[in-house]
Amino acid sequence: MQIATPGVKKSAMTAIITGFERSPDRGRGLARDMRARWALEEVGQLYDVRLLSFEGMKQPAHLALHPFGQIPTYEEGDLVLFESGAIVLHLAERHGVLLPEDPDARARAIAWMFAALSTVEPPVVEFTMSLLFERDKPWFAARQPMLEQRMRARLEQLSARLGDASWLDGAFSAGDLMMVSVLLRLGSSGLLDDYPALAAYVARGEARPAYRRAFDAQREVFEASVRQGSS
Ligand code: GTB
Repeated sequence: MQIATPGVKKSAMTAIITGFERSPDRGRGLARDMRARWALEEVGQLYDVRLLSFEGMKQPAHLALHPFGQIPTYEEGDLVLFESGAIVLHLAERHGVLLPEDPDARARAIAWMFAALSTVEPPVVEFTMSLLFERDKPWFAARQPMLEQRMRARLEQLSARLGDASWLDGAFSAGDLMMVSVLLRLGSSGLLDDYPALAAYVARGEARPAYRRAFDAQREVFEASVRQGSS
């Protein structure tokens, strides 16, 4: 996938990431390759995508890149990375685009990346996974309110901190990229409507041209897989 980002100097080297051959989210941009795609578009790095089936992800060739047999991975010359957070951080550091130059501001932006991945994402994933896969379980009715309450506590805190600012700490950063990516998972639940500041924050992220290009690219992969009838 060759990309052109106006105003951003492009790196000569083409990176390779991995993504779903046919994403279970049906092209809604919720799989974690989207974070790598979005960051690649933000920094103006050329990239190709190697598409994998669930079976292919568990084969030795992919396990050599990703110990847990997941997507996304990132290859750039001799460098191989897994974990979407590590990939976004690497791209931000390599290109100096998604992190502030000031060392303190930079450290805070990285703290927001960790907050997205280790404080906000777990309760969001627990809640959404339970809704998707545990409705028929005998303990669902008792457990779901607890999961919702845990997640809402985090959303309230995040919303309070964001206030009426555009981004979490000054200019848009890798921290915002990760946080918006995590919150997007709540999109179809309608839950973000209860947190207008967060809903507007997510909408600002989605409106970024780099996000749109990344979204359209992963959407095209899904639509092509439907056209080709692959599974
Ligand atoms: N911590 C890792 C990271 O951030 O990179 C997690 C990577 C991960 O969970 N990858 C998933 C995967 O490879 C794809 S994104 N799963 C296959 C496996 O573990 O065997 C997960 C995902 C899938 C579908 C939706 N959806 O439909 O909304 C959302 C997220």
